Amino acid sequence: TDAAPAPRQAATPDQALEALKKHVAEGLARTPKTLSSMYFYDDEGSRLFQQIMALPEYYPTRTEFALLTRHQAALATALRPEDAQEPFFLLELGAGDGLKTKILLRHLLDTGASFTYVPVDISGAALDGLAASLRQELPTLRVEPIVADYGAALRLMAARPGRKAVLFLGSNIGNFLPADRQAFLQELAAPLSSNDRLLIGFDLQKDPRFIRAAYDDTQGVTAAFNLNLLTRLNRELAADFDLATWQHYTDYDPLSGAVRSFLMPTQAQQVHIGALGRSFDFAAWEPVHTENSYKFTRPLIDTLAADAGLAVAEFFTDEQTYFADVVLRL
Ligand code: AVJ
Repeated sequence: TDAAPAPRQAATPDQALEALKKHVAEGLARTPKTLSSMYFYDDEGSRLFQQIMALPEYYPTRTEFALLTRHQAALATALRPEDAQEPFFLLELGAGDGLKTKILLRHLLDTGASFTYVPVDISGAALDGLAASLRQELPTLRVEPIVADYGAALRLMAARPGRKAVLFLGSNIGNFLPADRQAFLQELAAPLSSNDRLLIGFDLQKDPRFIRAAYDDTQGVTAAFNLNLLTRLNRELAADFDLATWQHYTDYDPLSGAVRSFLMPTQAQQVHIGALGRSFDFAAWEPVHTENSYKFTRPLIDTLAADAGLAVAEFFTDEQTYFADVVLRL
């Protein structure tokens, strides 16, 4: 039998803790201090993000949902192989609850496409939940989840014959700094052939006040989401952050197109981190940078694609041009 190479498995709890310790030690030693939004998503953080997606101010999720609904037929045509006999794999990187993807999955099933849905995540638990909900809602769908990092999953799938359409929705690409974004896209593109397709969601530049409001909602859910990172460090690294003396702060810079989020102490303080066996000093209002959420323009997306050796095959937007789902190919 042809044994497929084993996917790189998700980190063990021990490895994950070591990675978090290293990240925090390095991030808080830096000037300005930084912590990565990658660590927002513990159970509570994931729950808060679900709440963010339902906020009146947080437009990206519902806009992309409407966009996918509106353009489902054209999107399916752009992604599926012309030859219905050809094997077809729909890969999704960071599927989450799959709510948006189900629009496409349902459309493909309804129009008789033969394909396999391959959700990819480093968290097995996240994939189990998604697979269970898909068995309920789309019982005829073939699902083959892969627990691995994105690059490993793509290299694994490259060995199988047929069209691969790789989805990276939700403007998750906005979390990367420009240099990292370029490297990420190159890693995605490397295992692809000219027969494959990428579908990437980009939040677009628009009224800066409107963008800013999406990251500073009046109910304070985004603040709780950001501050939850400190609660996590208190619990997992035996830190003693006093949450009453920390605030969420965010701004949008229309020149760079970046929303930047910070945690700020309202007074000077020293915080002990037990797991690191050391303390860190914070000045009053010293920003700790926790997240970038970049917003894009059509020229920026064209350049980004070209620099990764890709071409824009199709560019879909919603009626207000708030968001774009872009089909890329070699
Ligand atoms: C999940 C990365 C797309 O940047 O808009 C939402 C995360 N942060 N509110 C985003 C987030 C604050 C979100 N992404």
